[in-house]
Amino acid sequence: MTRPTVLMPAPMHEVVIEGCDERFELLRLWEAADPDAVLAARGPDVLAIATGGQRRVDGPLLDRLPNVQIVANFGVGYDSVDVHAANERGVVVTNTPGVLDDEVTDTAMGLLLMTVRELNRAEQYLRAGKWPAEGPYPLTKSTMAGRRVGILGLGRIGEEIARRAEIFGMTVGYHNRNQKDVPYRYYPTLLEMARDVDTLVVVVPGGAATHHLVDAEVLEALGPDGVLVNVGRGTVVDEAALIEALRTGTIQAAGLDVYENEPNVPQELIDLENTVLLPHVGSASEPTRRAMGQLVVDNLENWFAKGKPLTPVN
Ligand code: NAP
Ligand code: 8YV
Repeated sequence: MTRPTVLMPAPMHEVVIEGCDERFELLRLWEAADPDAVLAARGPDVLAIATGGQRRVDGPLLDRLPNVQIVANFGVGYDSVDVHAANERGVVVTNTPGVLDDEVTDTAMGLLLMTVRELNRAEQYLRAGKWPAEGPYPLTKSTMAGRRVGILGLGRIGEEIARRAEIFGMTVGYHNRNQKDVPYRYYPTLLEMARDVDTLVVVVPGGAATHHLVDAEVLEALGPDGVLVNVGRGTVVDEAALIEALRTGTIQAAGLDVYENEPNVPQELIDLENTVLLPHVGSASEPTRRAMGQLVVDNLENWFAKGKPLTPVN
């Protein structure tokens, strides 16, 4: 029996490469001397795309693959896949939800701890030899317990963050488009929530619907004791407005894992002392990335064996 052909535009985690090699014919587009020639010659054979988001999967690419049936995305966020274009062509899109919830939640809590208690700066203080030379590290302005956390995007990861926040002694509220049956206060608008909390955690998807939801007005409402944590997508926060708010003390601090134009982080954010900046490592542990990779392979396998993907988004 011929094996389905899977196109991989850019290198992915070894679990995906090895899993695809075992089950399918894998076309490694990034290794081709002339990728356009490969697409022209083999495009009609391709039944699936496995992607990690480095190359956008859009209408023009799908048009070169007239028989493609499924796009399997590595990552729960699938902003680099044009789902509308996939829908128009009857192409299924899958993502990797659930298996990374704990990891991303831990990253969010780590960012909050480092931002509020300045743990990263205190560690740098010790390493710089300042403890014996200058005395104890200054007291931090604020503390974790008692914070009022507002979660923008109480989905799978958001709910984990809510549970962790409660264990830390914080109260939790949230803003989604739809109210959920959860024991947390629902805010119909983000602005209302920002006015009422001192800690805003962003964990919504990217895309047009969430673009710059966190703008100057929301940051102003969060206020001078306010801390922003973003593990969702960089595009949700107006980065220029955030830099201004951090610079002027409109909010106290920010802990970020994601940025508007990754991997480029504005020098202004790097120069500010009241930021903690991570290079999009929310899910970046070996066990979690392996689980994500396995889910990509399982989605493809289930599609070809049973015509049913495990975690479709469309
Ligand atoms: P999810 O379960 O789909 O949750 C997303 C939540 O956002 C939902 O509760 C949804 O509720 C809400 N939402 C969506 N659009 C909204 C809007 N326009 N306004 C207000 N709320 C909105 O997704 P998840 O698995 O928790 O993942 C969330 C996101 O985290 C991903 O899409 C990805 O961008 C990001 N992420 C980042 C990392 C990282 O490494 N930093 C890792 C994994 C995921 P409603 O539909 O009711 O609005
Ligand atoms: C990954 C993520 O860094 O799942 C997501 O949405 O942002 C992260 O887990 C990314 O998807 C890997 O390409």
